[in-house]
Amino acid sequence: MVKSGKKESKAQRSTSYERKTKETQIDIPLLNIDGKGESRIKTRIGFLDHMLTLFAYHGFFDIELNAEGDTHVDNHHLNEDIGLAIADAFKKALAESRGIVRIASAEVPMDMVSAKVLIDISNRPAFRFISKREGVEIKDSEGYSMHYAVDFLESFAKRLGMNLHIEINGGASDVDMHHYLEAVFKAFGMAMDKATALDPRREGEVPSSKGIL
Ligand SMILES: [Mn+2]
Repeated sequence: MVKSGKKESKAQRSTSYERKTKETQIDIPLLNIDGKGESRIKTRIGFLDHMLTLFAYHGFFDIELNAEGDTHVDNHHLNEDIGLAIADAFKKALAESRGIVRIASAEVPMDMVSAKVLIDISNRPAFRFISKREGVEIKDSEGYSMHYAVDFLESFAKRLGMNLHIEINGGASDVDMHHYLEAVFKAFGMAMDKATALDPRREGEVPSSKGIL
């Protein structure tokens, strides 16, 4: 599939970004919104590498990212700052979000669990994470947790200025987080792919009936 209007604007929606603080150093030599889903991701947090590779692949985003930080403390700063940095790179590549579809959703099953992601790139930050697994323990994996994943997604959404609603469902009694988060990051990639696609009917206009976002 070729995103509509993509061919013409490929070069425009590709950027690089860098974020350096005393706690973390994040380098994004490439973010191409109109890519093939190829990525080289090195965050020093193995599970996050895996999730961002799935996000890039199912989003058709080309992403190169290299990050390090004060993980001797824990993974909190690095995890959150990578969310902020990728969001800043998307913001830079989208510029005024001219001509994009803007609102999209995706639902992805992963064996016995599923995730639903709703997005509106509206310049209005809002985040909801709903687990329909009330009272069921979702086991964290080595070095990462559901809490870190929520932190990452919330930082990304609020920084990019978008509404992001995520709902996870299904699963047996106690399931490890791996399958839930695979479904979440695949659906997130697919929904971002649709929301950032250019719609020729918009003719490069800012996608809002108000004329501004
Ligand atoms: Mn996996």
